[in-house]
Amino acid sequence: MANTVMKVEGMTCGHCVSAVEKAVSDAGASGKVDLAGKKVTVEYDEAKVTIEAVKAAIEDQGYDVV
Ligand code: 9UX
Repeated sequence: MANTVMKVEGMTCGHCVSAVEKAVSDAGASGKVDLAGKKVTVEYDEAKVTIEAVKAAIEDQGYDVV
């Protein structure tokens, strides 16, 4: 398992947190959002998921991974 912390802009409420965590989950990884810190900690199996795919899933929901 790998862990990556991403900076994500545009999350402002609890629904954003849910949307981002669901996007990460749908991409096959596990995400934990720190709303105040504008960070998402992603845990994933490098054999199954690429971090690029996780980033794309978050951006598809309208948030900016920086
Ligand atoms: Mo809350 Mo987030 O109303 O995109 S869902 S701001």
